[in-house]
Amino acid sequence: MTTVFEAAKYRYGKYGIDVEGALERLAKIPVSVHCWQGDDVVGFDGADSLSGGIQTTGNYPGRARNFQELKADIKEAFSYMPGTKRLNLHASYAILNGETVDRDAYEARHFAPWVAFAKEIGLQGIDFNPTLFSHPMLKDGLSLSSPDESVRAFWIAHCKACLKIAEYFADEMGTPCLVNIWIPDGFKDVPADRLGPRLRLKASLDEILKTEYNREKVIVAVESKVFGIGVESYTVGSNEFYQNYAAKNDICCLLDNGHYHPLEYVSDKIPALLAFYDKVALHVTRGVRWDSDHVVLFEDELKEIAREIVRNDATDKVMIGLDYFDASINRLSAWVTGQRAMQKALLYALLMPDAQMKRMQDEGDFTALMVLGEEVKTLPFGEIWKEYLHRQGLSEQYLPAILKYEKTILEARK
Ligand code: RNT
Ligand code: ZN
Repeated sequence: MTTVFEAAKYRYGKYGIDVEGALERLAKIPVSVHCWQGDDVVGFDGADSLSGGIQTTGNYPGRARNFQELKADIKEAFSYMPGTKRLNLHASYAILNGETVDRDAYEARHFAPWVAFAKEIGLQGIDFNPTLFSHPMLKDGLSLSSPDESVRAFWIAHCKACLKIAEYFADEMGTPCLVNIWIPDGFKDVPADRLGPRLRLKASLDEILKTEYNREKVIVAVESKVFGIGVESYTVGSNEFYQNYAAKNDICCLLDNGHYHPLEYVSDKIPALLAFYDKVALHVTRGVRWDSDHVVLFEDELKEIAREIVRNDATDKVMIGLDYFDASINRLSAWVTGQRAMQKALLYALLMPDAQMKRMQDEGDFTALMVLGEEVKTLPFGEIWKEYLHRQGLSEQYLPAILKYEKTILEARK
């Protein structure tokens, strides 16, 4: 008897597509899952509200309020996520246990419980983000670019501390740790000086990179942005600024697909950067009209991003991280839906007749290219996806289990 999966595989085979190979490759592509979907980006180090031009909306019950709760939610949500997973942490999730220590003095030991947890649930590694928002030292909305030297010094010290912590993560987990620097710095209205803040940011980054750290183990990235809420007119860390900074200082760019003008596509930026960089980092998100950080869905631009990673043989060069935070629906379900959408897009990309399509392009056969491109869109992708989940010990349905968790665990958090 031929199973539905085998029939689907046969149809892909007609196009020369190796389904078994795709399934094996997919299981190995790491996706770094952000911790901050679990608690609306609040963190544990005392910030009472989110600042820096980013916002979570919604008040679905059951937000994780502490390490124990967040750990429990991660454990539950991650158990429905297929593939190789990493944990993406923010520095504001330090476990301080009542100790009075500020972000400029965080140490590896403040994150040791996270390492133990990551090992316990079998994660491939940990990635890290200094937290330069939701903190009183953000003066007039500025951090590394502030005209106030003490403000800059505080945040430089924070980033330096983060590089050390990242090295600890890499040592403990046995895989490199990506440290992504994003700052909210900018101005609401037309600035009188656009260059000054950027020169200060450049000097601050230079200072941070003077830290001794192992470049094999710690990969530093800078994340640009076009604008944020309250800083609509000008962003210090713009795309041009960081791309040049990264190129000249041999660090890496992180592309967040919510951080560009709506008609600019990260799928097109990935191959542009791959021509120059060994590594490209991503924050995969879904912006609805602005950088709204909606849950990632299996949509056209996500597919195109995945295709650029896969067809350029860059699954070990592009570091995929997720970045969305929706507080209006069950947070665990949001987490799983977004992570699965990323995995789906990668599988979809792995099941494309890329070699044939590239050849058609090079031979100028754009008629055949268009026809083939349309044909493969209706191949029985769902059956392959289902088989992938099955081999991962998962099923398509995860919502009933999560709703049970909601009833027993989340609803008790009052
Ligand atoms: C903000 C950036 C940044 C944050 C996270 C929480 O616009 O995308 O990456 O979302 O660091
Ligand atoms: Zn981001």
